[in-house]
Amino acid sequence: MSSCINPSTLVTSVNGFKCLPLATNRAAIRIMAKNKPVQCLVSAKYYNLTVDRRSANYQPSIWDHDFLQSLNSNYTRKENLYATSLEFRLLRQHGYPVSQEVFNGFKDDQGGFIYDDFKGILSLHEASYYSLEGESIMEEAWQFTKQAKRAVELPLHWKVPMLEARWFIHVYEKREDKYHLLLELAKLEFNTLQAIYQEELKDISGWWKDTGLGEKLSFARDSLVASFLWSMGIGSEPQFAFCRRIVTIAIALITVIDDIYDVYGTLDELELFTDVRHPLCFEPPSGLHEIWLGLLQARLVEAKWYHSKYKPTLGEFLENGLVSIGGPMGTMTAYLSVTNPIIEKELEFLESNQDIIHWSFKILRLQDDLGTSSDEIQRGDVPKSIQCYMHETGASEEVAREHIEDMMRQMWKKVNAYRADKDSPLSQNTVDFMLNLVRMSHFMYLRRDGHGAQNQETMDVASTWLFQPIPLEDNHMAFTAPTADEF
Ligand code: LA6
Ligand code: MN
Ligand code: MN
Ligand code: MN
Ligand code: MN
Repeated sequence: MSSCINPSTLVTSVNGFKCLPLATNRAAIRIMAKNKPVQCLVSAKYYNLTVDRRSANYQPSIWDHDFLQSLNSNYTRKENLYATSLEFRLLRQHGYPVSQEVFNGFKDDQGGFIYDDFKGILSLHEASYYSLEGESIMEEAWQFTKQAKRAVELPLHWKVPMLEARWFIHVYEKREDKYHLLLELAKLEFNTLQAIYQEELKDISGWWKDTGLGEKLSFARDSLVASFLWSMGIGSEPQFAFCRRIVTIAIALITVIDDIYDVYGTLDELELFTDVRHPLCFEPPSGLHEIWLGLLQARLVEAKWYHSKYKPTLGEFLENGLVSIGGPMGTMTAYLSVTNPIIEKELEFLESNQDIIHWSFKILRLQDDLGTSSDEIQRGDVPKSIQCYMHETGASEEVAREHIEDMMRQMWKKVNAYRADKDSPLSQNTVDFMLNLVRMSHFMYLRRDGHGAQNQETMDVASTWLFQPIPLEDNHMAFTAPTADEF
């Protein structure tokens, strides 16, 4: 008789997987190895008999035990996060019970998961959708992999740093090794900044109401809050309050003016409007005047194309479109609002629309078109990048969109190079304003049109930045003032 191996232990205990034949075989081998060696129990009746026995003189096995144990084929299914997640998902998919505990071995001390490669994360993400109510490990798996999904959707380099802070605080808070004091300070900084933004917004909303533009021009978008969001992204730090104010005004105005050009005005009126050289109600300082004129002229070009049904090439459209989108105007406004005295070389460069300015605002234009052109074309507008490319190449909209997305990525390479150029006449501040403007466009137009149509998803995120303070921890130990003898 051999020592008893209970078949039921074979199927229960390997990593929590129950019904997988492969795992079961491996389980049997491991359990046998752990238990006592097999014994032969001989009955006493035969014990004293002497029998002449033969031998064939067989040699010991050349495949010794240690050799067999050393086997390690590349074709085994390995116990990595990828394979475990895949097994988990397939088992649950086919109705087999498998415990979330299979992932225990992959948890690290910080509540994260240990993985070898991206495949592992993807596989875990897929598995997490098979989780059941109350399964905390699976919930953690989803939270963990969601971060990866977010990173792939929009890279950090394309996000405005200050506005990413809220998400990062949220993620950091979940870490078990978090540094409480640091977390609390980060939250306080965020909430304090938010309070500053709110005061600014109240103030500027008063200005906007006084102009009456929101109500009087019923055909135009009332984009005050969205415009403030752009300005928050462009210059987030407390010291840029004046910049935010001026940039918000400028963006709210160019949005209204855009609607005059796109929708409301007749071509004759638009020609007159462009010629007046006196953009609405505020006297622009030097530098801004030319930039405003350039913006209006670029929009007039688009209006002419629209009314004559002319279809520009993508290249032609973009050269004009990088100006008509308002990038150079936005940057110049931000620059002038913080610079005193003005440096002639920097101002001239900003007016030239070269290099980093050129490529940054082609990206801004492309991103706007990705988010807004479906609605624009339906309403009646000049063909935007996507439609120009479709017309030029015969591509489908889907292919054109992919192409435009790739163009943006390639253009960022140029921007990255210019950004690192030590000989650039632009100050770090100015470059940051410019790139943050581009980054804001990636946010605003990620889910269609966040600026004009104020879509729900974009506005939900915006509302957490502007209106929802982050709750502090219950335990305020870190901030109780030290007593005298603790000094
Ligand atoms: C874009 O709207 C618009 F008006 C803006 C103010 C975009 C943001 C620009 C900044 C922040 P629309 P069009 C400088 O998509 O007609 O209607 O050029 O612009 O595509
Ligand atoms: Mn428009
Ligand atoms: Mn327009
Ligand atoms: Mn647009
Ligand atoms: Mn838009």
